[in-house]
Amino acid sequence: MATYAIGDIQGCYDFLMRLLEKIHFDETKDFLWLTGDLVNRGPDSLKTLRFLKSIEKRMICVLGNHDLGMLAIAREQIPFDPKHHTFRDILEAEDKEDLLIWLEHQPLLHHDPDSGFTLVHAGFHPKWDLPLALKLAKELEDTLKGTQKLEFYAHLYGNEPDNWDPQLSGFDRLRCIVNCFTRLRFCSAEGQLEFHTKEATEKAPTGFMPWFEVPNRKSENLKIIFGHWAALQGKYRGPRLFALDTGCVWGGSLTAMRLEDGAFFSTPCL
Ligand SMILES: [Mn+2]
Repeated sequence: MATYAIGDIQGCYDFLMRLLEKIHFDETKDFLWLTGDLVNRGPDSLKTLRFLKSIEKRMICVLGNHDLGMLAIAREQIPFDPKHHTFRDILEAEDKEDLLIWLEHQPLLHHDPDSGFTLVHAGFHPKWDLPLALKLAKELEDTLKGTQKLEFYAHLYGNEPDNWDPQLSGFDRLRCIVNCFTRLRFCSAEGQLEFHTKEATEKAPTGFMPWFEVPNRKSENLKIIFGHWAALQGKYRGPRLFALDTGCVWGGSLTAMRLEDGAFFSTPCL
């Protein structure tokens, strides 16, 4: 039995199959952890979702910004834009409703006390420790399963509020939480969020740094597995940070890490 954490798939079903072959993934014994962004940009979002749902008892995935964006569009709260969205196959699928509901029941954050690993799509606000982050993730997860979900999707996009404040309420609070978990790359020492820069860490705008380099970050004792930031090129591989998005959909590679021994496996995505 082994547990493999895999980076952002983005609808690249064939590359996922190639990687699972390479690691000899056995769905009767092994487990998968996925960093989210299962869909969009790549060619096979529908096949990817159907496959993952079919092995749901053997996998844990956290939602990414592309997964939430797809949900907001499929729930008709944000318009579909063929220039940016490649998941028309999901919108037209006969099992669409089952897939959407299934996705809406996936977590934003996962922590396994036995192995000590924590899984998130993008990052942690520097003022969040694990108990607070789990509580905030639950607020979002409850919203996605509840009667307010359509209104939440309608309020999903935006870069404000640009810092965490425990006094935040309503959709501003939820947007700040979702932006940290699914879009964060750079922030300031005071925790101000920056969402324009997508390049590598050397390109940090003045006054900003990667979220994981903020001094006295409250999650610095955690072993965090994350995706979302392809420009890191998997450079952060321990001891406590594991960046697994290696740009599969951009012609990079798809990467898996075996949690039991920290071994890495990857398949080129050309
Ligand atoms: Mn992402």
